[in-house]
Amino acid sequence: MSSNLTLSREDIVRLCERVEGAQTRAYAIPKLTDEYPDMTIADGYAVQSELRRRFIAKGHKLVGWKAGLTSKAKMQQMGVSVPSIGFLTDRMARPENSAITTSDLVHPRVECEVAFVMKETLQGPGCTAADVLAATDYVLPAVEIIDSRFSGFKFDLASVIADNGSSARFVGGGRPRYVEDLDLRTLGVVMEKNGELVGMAASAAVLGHPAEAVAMLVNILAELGENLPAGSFVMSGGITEAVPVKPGDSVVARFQELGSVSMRFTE
Ligand code: 0L1
Ligand code: MG
Repeated sequence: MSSNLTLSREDIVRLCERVEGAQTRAYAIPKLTDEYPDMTIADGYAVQSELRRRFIAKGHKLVGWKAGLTSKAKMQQMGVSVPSIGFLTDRMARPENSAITTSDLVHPRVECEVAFVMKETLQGPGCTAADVLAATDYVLPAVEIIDSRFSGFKFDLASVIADNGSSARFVGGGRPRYVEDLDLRTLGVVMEKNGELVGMAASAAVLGHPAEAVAMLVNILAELGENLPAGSFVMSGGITEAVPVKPGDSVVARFQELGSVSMRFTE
């Protein structure tokens, strides 16, 4: 992927500082391609890798990865044509049933996802959904709170990737299950906000099968010179559309076979 880099090391560091400021102080910035229209996906990942390096240097722990933009509906909604990945740290994790503050977020939205916990390390390229299922310890239901830092949700794939795939917070919960006991393609998911139905879909929305999304993630990691270590927590991508949340909202995601995940939002 590095062969498609157009940004200099100085530009990568400058853009990383811009994204880091927006993420840590919760303000919106223009999409990065306004200034660098030729930015490539490889440039986006170079900025994201620098962001990861900085967070880890500050003591954040890498706990896993997320696949993003993995459903056709989501790609259309966002005007992009390929999925993306982003990293997850311990600072982004929130307990089930907790109050999640929004004053440290720009414009948070929630989506239901199947999360995988890995028992074996996976290395691409060539990783398949079958490899993922064999390397999975268990799956559990999760909600991702995404928070694009770009003004008015105006962005493109390179900018979203640099912004770590809009990663902000995540909540895992429900009932952990072994993959051999489930048909992960056909799980129904319902999302309620303040007691009203706001989303309904089946897990096949994610590239036909959530394990396909994790295989895609492992193969992108290989292009970045990384693997997916045993013990990783992996979000496989939004099954339902992303729904905006504000202080006072409560959200329940109900997954067939996997139980539910709840949270509320405060100032
Ligand atoms: O998790 C994802 O699908 C990434 C979404 C990136 C774009 C957005 O902020 O909606
Ligand atoms: Mg997501």
